[in-house]
Amino acid sequence: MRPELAEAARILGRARRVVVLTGAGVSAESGVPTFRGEQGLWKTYRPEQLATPQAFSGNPELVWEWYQHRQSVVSSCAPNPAHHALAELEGRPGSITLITQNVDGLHRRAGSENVLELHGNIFRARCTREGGVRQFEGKLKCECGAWLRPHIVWFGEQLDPVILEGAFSAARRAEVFLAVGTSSLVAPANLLAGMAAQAGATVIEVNLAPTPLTVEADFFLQGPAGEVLPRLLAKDPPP
Ligand code: BV8
Repeated sequence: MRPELAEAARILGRARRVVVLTGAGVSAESGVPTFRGEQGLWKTYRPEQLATPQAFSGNPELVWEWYQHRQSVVSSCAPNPAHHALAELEGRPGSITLITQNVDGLHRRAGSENVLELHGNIFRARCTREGGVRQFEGKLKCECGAWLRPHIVWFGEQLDPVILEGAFSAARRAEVFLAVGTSSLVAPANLLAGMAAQAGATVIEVNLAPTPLTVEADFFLQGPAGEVLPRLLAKDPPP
């Protein structure tokens, strides 16, 4: 095992308060397209056309078409070893808070229970008039007659304050902050690692390529999450 991976594994093994932040990169090996990569979603679609409240009020059918397309893509994907390694962490002593920017629901499908979905969930919808959240079942209108919208946080929209406060307080108490597969470009999710570092946490980043977080991280473990995480989080990391 590479020395920095072994050292990071040892620090993680000793930590009792671990916070993990995941981005689209943790689901890439499951076949879920990322946002900003070569095959990224934003390469084929323009986010301001599809992932904003203005886009939805201007053309709800188009936005729903895009999300239903993404639902079918995600439904055909399965959690990969990175998701499973993170789910297995929950069985260990100490507290693990899994914060995800992903809306694909793959952490829960892998067995993670303590998940904070910062940007919502692509399989849930909410009424634009009453606000009620429900599993999406194909209907685009609420019983009250108003449009349903994806229960997703779009650009320019506030995140759920309770979920966000949960993420902030976990980051402030973390002993180790593990950032996996995120470009660290989107706020306020990209503030969490700095908050943890400020509170004395060790910051470990797992990514294919450097990001704006890399210079701040104590460890940068370069490689695919599906290969690095099972080794980093192994129960008895090899010496
Ligand atoms: C808010 C829609 C208050 C859901 C998303 C100017 C400067 C700074 C900030 C702003 C600004 N103007 C506006 C803002 C705020 C804005 C923002 O941050 N914009 C950015 C783009 C500049 N944020 C917001 O609007 C948020 N709300 O702040 O409210 C406010 C309001 C207005 C103005 C100010 C404040 C709402 C943010 C949520 C937006 N919703 N998506 C959907 O359709 O899915 S964001 C979108 O990006 C996704 O949700 C995604 O989760 C998120 C982050 O992307 P990543 O997950 O990191 O994915 P990405 O593709 O970028 O990167 C993948 C990474 O994985 C790469 O690093 C790659 O190398 C790596 N990787 C790939 N494969 C692997 C891998 N790593 C490991 N293994 C692999 N196999």
